[in-house]
Amino acid sequence: LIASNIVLEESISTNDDARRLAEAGCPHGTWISARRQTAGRGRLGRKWESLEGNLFLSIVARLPVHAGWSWVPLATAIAVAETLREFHPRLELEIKWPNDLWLNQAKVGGILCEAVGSGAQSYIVIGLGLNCAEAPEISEMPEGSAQPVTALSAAVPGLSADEVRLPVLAGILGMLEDLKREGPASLPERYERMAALRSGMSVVWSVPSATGNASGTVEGLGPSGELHVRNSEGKSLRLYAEDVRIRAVR
Ligand code: BT5
Repeated sequence: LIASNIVLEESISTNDDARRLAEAGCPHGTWISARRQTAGRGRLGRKWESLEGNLFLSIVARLPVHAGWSWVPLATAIAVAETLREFHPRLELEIKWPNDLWLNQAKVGGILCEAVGSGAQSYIVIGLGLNCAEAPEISEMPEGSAQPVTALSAAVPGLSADEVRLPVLAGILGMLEDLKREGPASLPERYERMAALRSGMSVVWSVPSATGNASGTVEGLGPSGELHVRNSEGKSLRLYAEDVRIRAVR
């Protein structure tokens, strides 16, 4: 069995480590981090480039249902962005719905939440990858969007994962306590302050169930943290996080 609440030199994927800890019965809030990952994952089997000097952190969350599980990815993004903005004023992070962290119009971090089981034994593994020191070269791009990538060190030279790990961890754990105590009520307002896709913005999106791109404008968050958009025919639609690709058009 692996140890918990430590920083490993290397991991295959800290989300896999956290899942093993959860299966062995670890308590809510248990975490595992690593200096390198050999097979870091994004959503839908995509790859997460995991260079040394960057942050790879996974947390086991055991939450009651009323805490709003569907909000956890966005809540994590809000917690990380708020923490980093407090950590250094030059880290003006934005949240790109549903699970990306952006800095100066480029992706600097991503969140992968994996929910397992139902009932009392169920849990969510919250995985955070944050480019602190190094921005990787990205070869695997979501089609149709050349997505720029950056690192926190572009704004704060010399910054590394070791400096931000514990503040970010505390920020996420604090957010989970907020969720347990009061549910997601405060999140829409906190989100709007840092949203990359603001209400009224023109966007294009694609979902696997439909062919091609659709376009329209952002309306805002719905009651489960989903994004409401109005398409070019004036119809209001709900986009859920799992499989949607969305970007702003200028
Ligand atoms: C994500 O996926 O953004 C979630 C990434 C979560 C990684 C953490 S690290 C700790 C924990 N353990 C894991 O194994 N995973 C979690 P997604 O939205 O699917 O974005 C993936 C896409 O982002 C890729 O297809 C690339 O285009 C791009 N990408 C890959 N690595 C990147 C990086 N380091 N920085 C910025 N963009 C990257």
